[in-house]
Amino acid sequence: MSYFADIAPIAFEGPESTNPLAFRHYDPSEVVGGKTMAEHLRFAVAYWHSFAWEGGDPFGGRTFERPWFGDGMAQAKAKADAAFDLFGILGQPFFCFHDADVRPEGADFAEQTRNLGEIVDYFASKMEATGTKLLWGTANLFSHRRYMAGAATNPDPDVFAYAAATLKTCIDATHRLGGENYVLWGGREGYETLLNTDLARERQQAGRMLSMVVDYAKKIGFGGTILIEPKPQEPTKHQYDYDVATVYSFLKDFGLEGEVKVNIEQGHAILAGHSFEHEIALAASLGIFGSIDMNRNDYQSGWDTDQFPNNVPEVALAFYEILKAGGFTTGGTNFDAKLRRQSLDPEDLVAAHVGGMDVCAAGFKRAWAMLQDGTLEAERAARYAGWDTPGAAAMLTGGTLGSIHDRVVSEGINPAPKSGRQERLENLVNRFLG
Ligand code: XUL
Ligand code: CO
Repeated sequence: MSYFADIAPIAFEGPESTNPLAFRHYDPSEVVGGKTMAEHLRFAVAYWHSFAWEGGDPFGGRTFERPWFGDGMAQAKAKADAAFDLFGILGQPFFCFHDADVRPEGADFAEQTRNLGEIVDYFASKMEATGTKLLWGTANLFSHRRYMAGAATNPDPDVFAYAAATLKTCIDATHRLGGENYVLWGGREGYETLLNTDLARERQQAGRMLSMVVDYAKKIGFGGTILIEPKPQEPTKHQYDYDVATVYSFLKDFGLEGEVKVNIEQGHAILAGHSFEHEIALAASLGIFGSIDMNRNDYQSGWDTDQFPNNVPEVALAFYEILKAGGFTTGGTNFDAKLRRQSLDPEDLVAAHVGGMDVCAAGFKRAWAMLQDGTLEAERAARYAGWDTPGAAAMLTGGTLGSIHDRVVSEGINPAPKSGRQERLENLVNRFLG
């Protein structure tokens, strides 16, 4: 019997529905601008928090009692059965996983690899039977104690080697399952104290590892996108992939800015002191926007709470930037999100995803309407209209400080400050998002 027992597949019932387990905004087949909502949003359920997390916090251990908890192959398969049951209930097109979420740990590298292979075979048959696809795979190079001082950036070359070998197996697994992306989150790539850390050396190691990942993916014909997921702190005090701007400079340094994009997570953007939409807009402007993890932080806590999204205007501003960037290509909307530790019931897991998907659909539609309306973009363009004059445009092409100086003098240029009209724009946005 399914872990989700009598919970039926979730239906779209429209905005007036009061059924807590129905979609009110997400109708996967609704066509918006020539694409269905399912195609626009490309939802993915993350295996990690939804099936492997036990409900612990720094002050207490496991609160959840899942029948699949334990480290054997039978439990790993029971977990996969429950996961695919949830996918059937939600009807989302994709899922995501870390190797450590899905397979028993194994005593050594050989056993770890065999275990992964067995589960990948199991996934392949379930994916074939259900049509659920893989948005991304990734390696967990942060939970095991061997990685406590980093994976690629570890001072011990044997840990670097073990991480490289594990990456190879996880890229193979992702490729075998037709994954559309491969994610690298550098969970322990950072440091606790500069007193024992050689920053320059660790950066070179990380650059070398990423270059090898890109080369290997090409060699085996993996057609998906390689994504780095930025995060500024937690678990280490200082994470190297701090934010989108930091990741871009790292990619440029190693000549990989055309090969690797970013997977941006709301909570990570907030921890870095940015907004989610800032990170998306910056990535898009740099040509490295890839995918999102749509899990939010609590604004009162200084750590990563990984909650399901529940704020429609906030989500709408993020989708507005994604739509401006042309929407997702290989990326999608992944819920790398956790239940609260008191949410014990199977229904809580379903309700969390239903709510998250519905909030995203509502936000997406508002963002779409605001973009179609065009007033906000017209206002933004008008603010820069002065650059369309030949004299202004020339400054950015052939201009020199001398020639510009002469033009200021001869034309008597004397700039008059203009309003940024922020309040007017905020009112405009609230017409759509409020
Ligand atoms: C950690 C996090 C990860 C990555 C994949 O904060 O977000 O789940 O998404 O390793
Ligand atoms: Co994430």
